[in-house]
Amino acid sequence: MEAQRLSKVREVIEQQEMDALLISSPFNRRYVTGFTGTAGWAVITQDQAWLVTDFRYVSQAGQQAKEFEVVQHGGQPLELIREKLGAAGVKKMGFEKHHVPFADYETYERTFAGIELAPIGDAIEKLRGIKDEREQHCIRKAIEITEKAFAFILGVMKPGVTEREVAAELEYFMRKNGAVSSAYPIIVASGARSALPHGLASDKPLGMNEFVTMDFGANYEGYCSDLTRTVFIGKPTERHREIYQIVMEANQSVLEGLKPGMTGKEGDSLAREYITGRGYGDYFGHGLGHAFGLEIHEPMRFSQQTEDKLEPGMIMTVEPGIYLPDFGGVRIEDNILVTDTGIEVLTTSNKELIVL
Ligand SMILES: [Mn+2]
Repeated sequence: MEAQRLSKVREVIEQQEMDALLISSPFNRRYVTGFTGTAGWAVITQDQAWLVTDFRYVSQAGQQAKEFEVVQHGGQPLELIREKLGAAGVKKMGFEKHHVPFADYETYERTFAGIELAPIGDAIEKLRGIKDEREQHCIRKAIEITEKAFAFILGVMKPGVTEREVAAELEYFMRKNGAVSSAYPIIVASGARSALPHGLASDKPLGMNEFVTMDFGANYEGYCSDLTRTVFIGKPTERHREIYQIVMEANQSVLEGLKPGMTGKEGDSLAREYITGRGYGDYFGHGLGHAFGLEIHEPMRFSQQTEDKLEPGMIMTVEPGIYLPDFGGVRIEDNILVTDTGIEVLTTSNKELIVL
């Protein structure tokens, strides 16, 4: 797997007419090398691949980064890299412009004087957008853990239990069932707070006659899942039922309509036109979804600004919502895999309105 990734990175180096590429950001470094430690620089040329790290990580890196020669630095990693680049005759080196702070760039300019520094954009993130078999497996496992946690939490939720307790129970359950951690801070937003699309769990107790939106995921072997369900405690009014039904139908019409080759904008429109047609367009103020994998938000989007196309192997969220200030909100989020002919819906949790 890592050998394929390395050869794809070398294609990027060739296309961008560079002699080498320096990768320093954690997720790209992990993707390209397989090394999961928190410190290191991957340096790749057409015939060399070094992973420069420190004493703490040398043996771990040797086990994980099979395609790389692990080089231990003694506190001066960039000087060591400069020597390697000089010996390899590198004249032009790419670096990750989205991940290198200005101060580090100044250090690069000084340390790598004589080597042309070429900013690369999101070329590595683009490679990461297409998930291979092993990545798909990890994401499916993360989803499985998340969905088990959803089934479990329904038995915990009742008036008086705080949002924070719900979040803590979800996280504990996911860890006991194989997750490294939550994929991101868990959202539990009840009552009027459910109108906050990203309402982190608070000390508010769950009340009667309220929506509760839970947005959570597991990190399994580094890979995320991202599930949202909104449930109701007590007796829903007509209006609660109406907005729930519209969001559910928007979600379903997107899942029926998505195909490879569609743009992110076209995908977003499937939900937006449906919700707008039902009179709630102004209350669906965020994009329909996003790619995820090693990171919970990766570049591909379902949004009105996205002209990039869906390709087989992409894994995305579909998460329409309606948020009515001072009343409450509903979001229903599923995860999909784009296939050669359509999509596979990876999440299976019930999305009819659950009333507790
Ligand atoms: Mn999401």
